[in-house]
Amino acid sequence: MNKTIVALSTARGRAAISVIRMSGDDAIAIAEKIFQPFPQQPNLLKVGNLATRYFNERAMCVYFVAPHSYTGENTVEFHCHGGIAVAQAVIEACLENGAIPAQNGEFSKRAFINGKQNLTNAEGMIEMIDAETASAAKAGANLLENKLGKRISELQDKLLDTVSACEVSLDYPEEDLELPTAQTVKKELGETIKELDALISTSVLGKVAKYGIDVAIVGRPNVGKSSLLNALLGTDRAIVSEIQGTTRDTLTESVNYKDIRFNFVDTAGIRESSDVIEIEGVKRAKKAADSADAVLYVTDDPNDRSVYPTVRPQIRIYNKSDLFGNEPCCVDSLVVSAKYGDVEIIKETLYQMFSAEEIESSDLLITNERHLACLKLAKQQLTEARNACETTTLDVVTSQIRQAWETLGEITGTNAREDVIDRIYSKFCLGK
Ligand SMILES: Nc1nc2c(ncn2[C@@H]2O[C@H](COP(=O)(O)OP(=O)(O)O)[C@@H](O)[C@H]2O)c(=O)[nH]1
Ligand SMILES: [Mg+2]
Repeated sequence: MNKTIVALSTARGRAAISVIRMSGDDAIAIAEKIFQPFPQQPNLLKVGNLATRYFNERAMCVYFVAPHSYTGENTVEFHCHGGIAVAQAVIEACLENGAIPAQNGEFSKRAFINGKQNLTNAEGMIEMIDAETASAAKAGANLLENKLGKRISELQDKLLDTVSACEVSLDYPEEDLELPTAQTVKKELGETIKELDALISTSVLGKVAKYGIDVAIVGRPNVGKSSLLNALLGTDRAIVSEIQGTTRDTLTESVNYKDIRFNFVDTAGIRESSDVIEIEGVKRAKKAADSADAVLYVTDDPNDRSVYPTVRPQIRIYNKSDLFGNEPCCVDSLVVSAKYGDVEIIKETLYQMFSAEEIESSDLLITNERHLACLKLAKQQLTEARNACETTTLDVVTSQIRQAWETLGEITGTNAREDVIDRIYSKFCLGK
């Protein structure tokens, strides 16, 4: 017996409509008590009267019969007028008739339990819901479509082929089956390791697609860092002044360019100072540069050829070009006027630098830390198995391959632990 859960599935607040969802054995029976006339068929949205204890709500209702629903259970959705009070009254009506409030992600967790989705589907959905750029949403959509899940199953099948070839010959020595040679096993494992590597390497672009590119704007005081931030954002976000040391703390703002997000960090101008606050600001500026994906090193001196001391990729920006006119130099530099000119060239250069255009053409990117950790572990386990081919017996090797097989299975959830599953679903919003 599955308890019937209810929750608001749309965002809480003032809106045109709200959707309230109920799922469980009694969902339809409960809905029939409060909504009339009840739709005569499933999957059809019908208008009617929803009786709450406070007022009658003119709403729409659709029901789905198990297993043909998102959760795999009987499910009902009410599409009501928006707003907090209406939704609350409808939820109360459901609760009064036997439903219980849903936990975060409980609808989706039930979908998982009922075999309607695997873990990567669920994680894809979270990524889509959280996405603030098209590329992040696309990465989520690919997970939801099970592109990663399919690739993982293929790799698992391949490992299983190798294992079973070894085991059959180990288990039935009398059959005189030919045992795969260490060489063959090594070769097969090598192929899978290569495929894992290819997947792992997509995580660099995956991070760009999901979180965007962190860019620190650094340089000496008064060169126009804050002006540049404002120009990049197209708003007057940071305080600009001719007084040196105006910016004392770091300031992060994001802007979307094409389908990528840039997270620009404006920082305090770097110079020797005796002011404790400014010293702290300079410390923070250096830290921001060290943790950024790229650094914009700003100068207003056309003869400056210095580089910022960082291991991160950097672009030297000659700002205030309106004052010196001609382009100063160098292939790895850009010349702009934050105050009077256009700074889109900076975004485009960063976009190229991170091969962000490849994100659009790639159909599978690793965007999830958990997936990446499993892939890396499986790779390590297979590498050990491959090395073991030389030194130990085939039965030891096969047990190591099995471990890698299980690690891969954790990605899709075919053998994920309960606590992992709970953690994934608890990240969902209520009503999902
Ligand atoms: N002429 C000119 N002045 C600029 C330009 N960018 C910034 N400034 C001026 O330089 C001064 C310092 O700018 P600000 O952005 O506060 O520099 P920061 O200390 O590096 O953040 C201000 O008076 C700005 O108006 C520019 O492109 N051209
Ligand atoms: Mg500043």
